Amino acid sequence: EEVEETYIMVKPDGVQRGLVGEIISRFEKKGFKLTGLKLFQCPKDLAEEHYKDLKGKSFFPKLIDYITSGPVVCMAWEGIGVVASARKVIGATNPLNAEPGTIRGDLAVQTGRNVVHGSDSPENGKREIGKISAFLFSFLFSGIGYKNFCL
Ligand code: DAT
Ligand code: MG
Repeated sequence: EEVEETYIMVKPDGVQRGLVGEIISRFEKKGFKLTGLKLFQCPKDLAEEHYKDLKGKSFFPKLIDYITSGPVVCMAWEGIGVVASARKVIGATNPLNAEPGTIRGDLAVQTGRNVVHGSDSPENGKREIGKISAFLFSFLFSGIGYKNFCL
């Protein structure tokens, strides 16, 4: 049982529907530790990097359009076994297959509007948090442009 970090992101539909508090609450109540949080409009290149394993899938262009369509809430959560456990809290990719009691099982119906992302491995958790952190950090020193991306 290792302390891990996972990248959790409330997708644009979750933000627009006012589900941010509900989603954060489920991870807090489970007992995980919130170690980073940012409301953020994801640019296309970062979205493509985030979902690079799915490049080539028929739904990839729609997925990128969706994830860049409005602000997302990016979070890092820490805890023992948090990567796999967060995936259980989130539920199956297709909300119609997600068990009641999971976020997607309770709050979503469409795969293309499944309200939340969670890393699928500790390695991807590190990679995803690293990419978003590097992107945000780069804007801190650029002097311009930060407000165009970061709400
Ligand atoms: P997950 O988000 O459960 O990790 P994934 O990594 O396989 O699922 O896919 C990332 C996202 O891409 C998923 O949340 C929604 C979208 N997606 C996956 N499979 C899809 C499909 N068959 N049709 C449409 N969108 C899909
Ligand atoms: Mg995934």
